[in-house]
Amino acid sequence: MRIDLITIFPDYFAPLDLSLVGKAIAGGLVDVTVHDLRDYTHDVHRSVDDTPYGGGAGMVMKPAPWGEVLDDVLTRANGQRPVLVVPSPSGWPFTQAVAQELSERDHLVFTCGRYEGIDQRVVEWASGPFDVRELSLGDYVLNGGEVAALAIIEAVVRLLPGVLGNPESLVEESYAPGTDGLLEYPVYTKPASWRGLDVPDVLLSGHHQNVAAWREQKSRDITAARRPDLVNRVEYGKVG
Ligand code: JD8
Repeated sequence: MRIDLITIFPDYFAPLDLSLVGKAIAGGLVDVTVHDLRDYTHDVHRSVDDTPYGGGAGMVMKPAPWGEVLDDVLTRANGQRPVLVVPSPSGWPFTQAVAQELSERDHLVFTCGRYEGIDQRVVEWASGPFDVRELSLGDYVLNGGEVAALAIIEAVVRLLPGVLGNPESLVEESYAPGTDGLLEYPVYTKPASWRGLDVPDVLLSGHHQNVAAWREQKSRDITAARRPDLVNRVEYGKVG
């Protein structure tokens, strides 16, 4: 998979060299390029923003630098129609199902905005050469798209064949399409007693059916308490 990231804060993506994604990059499973948007400006101040038409607080990102960097990215695209991932608080919800979809594509290009956002004509123009996906990480406001891009990349890259040491662990995960869509059950490891707190006996019993039943019930209880919206989906088979 090829990933291009466009930002005015390139150092935000240094963590991509760490952990699983770092191994995927080192192993050639993922090819990541970070582009500094200011390299696509031509004025002495390397400016990327201007005042909003219609007035209002804050600044808006100018379309021209985005047009130039996206042209550049397209010149190196491998013929496949790239996906343009546009993190935005007004985007469609980013979910495990969307992560699965993106993991099946060859080329992802992330536009990490700042200020009040990117001039809307950039997305309008980009829907020609790209499959544009405006995605939101969740119902809270961030200062820019970089954190969302990092989260989306981790959720996508770990689904790529050969990235996870044990792909089996994907099968049972929360939200995974085709699973029961329940939240994870609690997990424990040695010692069996810690600061006076003991591991539930059923998990020490070796009785696999009882262990599975205990875990299922725990997942149901936690999901009902914390994500009733998921319970309805589960009941009526809308998962994934
Ligand atoms: C992209 C600029 C900041 C947003 C004025 C604060 C995603 N779940 C999410 N919350 N926030 C974002 C996000 C925020 C962004 C940009 C994504 C580009 N900002 C703006 C509008 C209000 N400032 C996000 N994914």
